[in-house]
Amino acid sequence: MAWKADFLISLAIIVASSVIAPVALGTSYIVGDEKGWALDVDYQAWAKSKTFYEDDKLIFKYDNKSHNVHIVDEKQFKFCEGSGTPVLSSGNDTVNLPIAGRTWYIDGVGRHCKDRKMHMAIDVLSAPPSPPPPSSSPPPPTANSVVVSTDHFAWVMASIIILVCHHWTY
Ligand SMILES: [Cu+2]
Repeated sequence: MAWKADFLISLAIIVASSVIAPVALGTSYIVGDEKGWALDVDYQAWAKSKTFYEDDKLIFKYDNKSHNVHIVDEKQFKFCEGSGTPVLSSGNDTVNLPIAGRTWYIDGVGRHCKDRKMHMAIDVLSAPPSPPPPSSSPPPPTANSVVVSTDHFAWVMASIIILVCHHWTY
């Protein structure tokens, strides 16, 4: 009967492995950590202390009576010029970082950007497992993955059927 226990254990492993799938979720970062988006925080240093990848998120937390967040370009960033740019003002705003590259954020209130350090450039990297530029890489094995997972599912179902049959037989 020992083989039956072995069989049950392997079946449990197979079922578990079919349930646990790798999940790719971005990381969320609260800008400035516990200080949030506020006066006189060195956001350039904060940004340098992290590594941002595609699909990560920035969360700006601040008093929206005193601050806001403008999403600007490099030139506007340089001059702390936020007019006419997308502005966030809820006090608890999430910004998605879907694309690799550099993005810029400034505070548009008073001289908070110019004089109180409320400006930040973020470098977003491609996610580590993602392939190099499409031109040099073969197409992703989408079809293969589907076949593998279908086979796997069939295997799990077959195992369950075998187990049930054994259960009824003995
Ligand atoms: Cu401000």
